[in-house]
Amino acid sequence: MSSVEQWVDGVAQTTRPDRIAWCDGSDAEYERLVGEMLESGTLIQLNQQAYPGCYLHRSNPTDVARTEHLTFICSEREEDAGPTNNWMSPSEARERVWPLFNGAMRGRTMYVVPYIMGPVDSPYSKVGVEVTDSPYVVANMRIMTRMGQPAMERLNGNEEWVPGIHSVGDLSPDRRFILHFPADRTIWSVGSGYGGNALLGKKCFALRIASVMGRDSAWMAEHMLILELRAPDSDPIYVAGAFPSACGKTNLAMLRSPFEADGWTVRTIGEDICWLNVGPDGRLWAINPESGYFGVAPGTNFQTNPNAMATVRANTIFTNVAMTDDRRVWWEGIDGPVPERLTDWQGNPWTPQAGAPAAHPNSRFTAPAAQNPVLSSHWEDAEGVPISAILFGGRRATTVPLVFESLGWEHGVYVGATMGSETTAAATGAVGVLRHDPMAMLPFCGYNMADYWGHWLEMGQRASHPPKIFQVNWFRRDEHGKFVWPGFGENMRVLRWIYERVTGRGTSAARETPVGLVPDGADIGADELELPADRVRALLEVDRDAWEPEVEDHAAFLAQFGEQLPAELREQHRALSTRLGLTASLVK
Ligand code: OXD
Ligand code: MN
Repeated sequence: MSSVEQWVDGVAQTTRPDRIAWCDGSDAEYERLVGEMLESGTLIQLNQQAYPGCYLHRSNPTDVARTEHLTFICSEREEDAGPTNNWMSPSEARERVWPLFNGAMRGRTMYVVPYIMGPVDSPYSKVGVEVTDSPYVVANMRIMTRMGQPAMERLNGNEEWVPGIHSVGDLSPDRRFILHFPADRTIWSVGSGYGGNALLGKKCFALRIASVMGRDSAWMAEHMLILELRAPDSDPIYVAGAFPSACGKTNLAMLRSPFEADGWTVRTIGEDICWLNVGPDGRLWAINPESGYFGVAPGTNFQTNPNAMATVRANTIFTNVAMTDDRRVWWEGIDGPVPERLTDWQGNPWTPQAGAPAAHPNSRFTAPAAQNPVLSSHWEDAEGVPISAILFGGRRATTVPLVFESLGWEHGVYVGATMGSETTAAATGAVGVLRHDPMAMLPFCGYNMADYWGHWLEMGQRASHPPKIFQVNWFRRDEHGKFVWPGFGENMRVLRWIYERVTGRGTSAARETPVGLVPDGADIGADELELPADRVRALLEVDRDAWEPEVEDHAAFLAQFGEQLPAELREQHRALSTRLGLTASLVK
């Protein structure tokens, strides 16, 4: 018996499924699963003329987003999880959580899903095996990962693999846990069918477990999009960008350039996760470990993201969107007038007077990357693509300018470590609350965040040509609460400035400010966009009065890491305070 078979056997002895199905990832298997789910009501067939191969899933209404308070890192020592993670000891996990798997799959099929994270032939890819009692999870895993036969082949070659056990259990939030065991690279998830909790290749493996693997073997697993940026008549550069959940990674990675005709274009490599390795040339090379997009539906339309609209027109699983009478999908912010009648995300009749959204604010599409009309031809390159710039972007109504360039790698790490963002519907809890979300990894770092920053600093040393680091903020608001920057396709103007900073080509300038290097209005197209002077100022100013409490807040956040905080970040805090004319309170 292979090690996978032995493990599957052991899990089945606890979970007691009626049958075990090994998934090969074939079309026939997918069609069979879809047929069963249509029959059981797990999937609803959409209008096949308008949306061939597309289905709607309505989840349990208590199971619609990631549940960060039920997500744990199970290291032996609490300090290895660090102050920003929930921690549970492995022995408590065995006592409290393992019993929830006891007999959990009685009356159900246990699917064995072998999968590869990363291009099939990439040396940087990794293999996982998920067992699950949810056919919906299997269907989504088939879109999001290279699942089945190719993974089996790598397993037969004795490759190391990450085991993950998933059961929807009884879907009760009281018996819901998402556990990660960094020491043995194992995942247990029970009580949820939601993507981020249940598609174990995604957040659990490709971020939490992979971040630990990367720390141990000198690579990085990051919550980043990867895009190819082309200027007229020159080689492309590649940009990675860390933005918190539901802050526009998918839109930026699929951006439709207003200057396409002039040769300024964006192509997608990935839109959520990025694994970075140091290449032989000393640059950081990125692969996208996923093969599909699990994107937020509301707000997506032919203006904001025409390429996403094209991507989801076939072979897509929609979750918790609303449906029209002729079985087309609908969500808040989609093109066209609001219909008089809809079926809402819970299956109830809906009218515009309902007083609640028809689609859940975190409703999603799961779509194959291969359907993206602007997919880069390099998206599956085995060695990845070389990254020239890293963006850190939060959702900040005030203080943080539209874009600034950091003063070097260490300062860039400080910028990432201290970034904040307003919360979104991608996780349960209040929306719009400002919180620290370092490198957009707050919910996804599998170990102590201070050690993670130490790893970032070390990777900057290992890479002789590390990328330049920038912060961006598309979300600045005016005194009436309106966004100051048009965003979406117009973000190309910011990418163009970044391109010129990175390559040294073009005429763009940069103004030195205490927080970093900032463009002037002309470089971001203030005239063409007809932005009044006060809006340009609001976008690009560095207001010392606003930055004073900001920097104090950095200090309070960083202080909780105590002695573990890397000295370089203390020094960066001191230097920033000095540049702002403030007295640093963090320096020992
Ligand atoms: C996601 C998330 O689904 O970050 O990508 O929540
Ligand atoms: Mn994400």
